[in-house]
Amino acid sequence: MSYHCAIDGTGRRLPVRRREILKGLLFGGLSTMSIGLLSPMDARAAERDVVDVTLTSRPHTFSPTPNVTFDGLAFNGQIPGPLLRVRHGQRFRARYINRSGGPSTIHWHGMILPNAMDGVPNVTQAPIPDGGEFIYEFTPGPPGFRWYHSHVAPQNPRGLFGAFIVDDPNEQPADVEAVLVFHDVPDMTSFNAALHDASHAHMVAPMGAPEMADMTASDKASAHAMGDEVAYLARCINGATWPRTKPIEARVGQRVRLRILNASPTITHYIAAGGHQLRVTHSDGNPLPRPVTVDALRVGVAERYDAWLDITRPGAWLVEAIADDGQAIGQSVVVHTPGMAQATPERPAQSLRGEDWFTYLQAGDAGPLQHPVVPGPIDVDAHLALGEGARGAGNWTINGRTWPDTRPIDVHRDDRVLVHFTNPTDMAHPMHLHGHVFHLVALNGQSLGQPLPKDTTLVPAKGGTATWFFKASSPPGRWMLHCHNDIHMADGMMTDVRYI
Ligand SMILES: [Cu+2]
Repeated sequence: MSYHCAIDGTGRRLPVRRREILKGLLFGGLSTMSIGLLSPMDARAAERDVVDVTLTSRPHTFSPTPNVTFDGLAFNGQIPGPLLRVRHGQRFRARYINRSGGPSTIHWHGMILPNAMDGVPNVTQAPIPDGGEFIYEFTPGPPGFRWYHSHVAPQNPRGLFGAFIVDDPNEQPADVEAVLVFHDVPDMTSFNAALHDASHAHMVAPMGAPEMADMTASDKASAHAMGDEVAYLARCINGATWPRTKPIEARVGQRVRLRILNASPTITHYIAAGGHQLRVTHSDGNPLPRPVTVDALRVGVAERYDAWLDITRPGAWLVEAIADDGQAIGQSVVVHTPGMAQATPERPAQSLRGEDWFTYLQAGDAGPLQHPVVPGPIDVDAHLALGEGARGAGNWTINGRTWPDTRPIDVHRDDRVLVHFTNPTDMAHPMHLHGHVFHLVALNGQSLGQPLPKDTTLVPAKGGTATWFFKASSPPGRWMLHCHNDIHMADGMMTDVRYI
């Protein structure tokens, strides 16, 4: 299956499989199509009222590199699953056929949608049994870079995830666009040990990252094995490792829009490009109050960034998830100008020291903490203390409790809600709220003069704080609020916002 709307670097329209258009199948294979060849849907397809897709999950033997064989799960036979793309305002209908071998659901991450379509097992729907089917139908939005994944553990780490773009009809298409799904293939033995805080795996991060500074002396003494880290067989982009990732070709003078998703089960990724700064325009698919230019991105699990490269000279450069180990170079993709495909690509710096990397404080124009933190009345003021059970217990907690015994945040329609996080643990937690776009208004004792519109934020470690603001104007229901680290979520770090 191909992207019928793909345009190559010369602007030439690629062949169309007519039947797919008539069936409205507006998606294709990230792993089989060049990731440099995405563009918004053509006008004809965009006129359709309903985009119908069929997603079938099945066991899938995945070999992201020649020496790795992973017993995974895949949507439509590919990891990541097919790229889904609709124009904002179109109706979307997905027939999900579950052949995964166990119960399953699909969560549409970053979407504001009817609660019954949100895909949380035993909360918004009964889990779909193996062999069963479910129809998800909603009008995808808000516009921007979203994604989808199974919400039944551990199906997301095993491969049931994919990217989903809701095109904004008012946005100009980029010269060249590439969707880059950064994902990591877990060693499931290590993953299962991490659930019990008994893993011997080491953390992955570049030098100069806060993750390195956050380690305790005993962590460092044990070569930073913290018990809950996961070992990875491979770290990939769009189902492959470099040099097998599909290169992105762009001409001098063109601007390349990278849609970056961190679909890792646990790793906070730092992403940089050789020879270029990144101009960041969107966070979690939502427009930033102002673009920010940085040397590197910090992308927590489940976060997305839209970042642009301005190609000003001939060459070849790696876009790479940098780290302090030998697997880093595999998680990269080449951007090159015509005729430079064989050139040795320029790598980015592998350390953050001296680099200007993306922070919420910088992007949000942080200043002294304001009182009140948000102007106007506040109806719900929730305080969530993130925590860890006793060493070895395999518990990750919110206010001392694990899901499903956590206390929900009760809201009435149109309430103005603040959620304050405190995080005394040694790790940053990528906290995610379903069904809303909230604003990050404060972090580590500073107010953001330009609050960041997001659905997931890293709450800093070791006494870090973060404050979200949102208005309870989503469809009524129960909206999960949880850590998106798959270990922490499975170990209980989850609650919900309930419209009562
Ligand atoms: Cu966490």
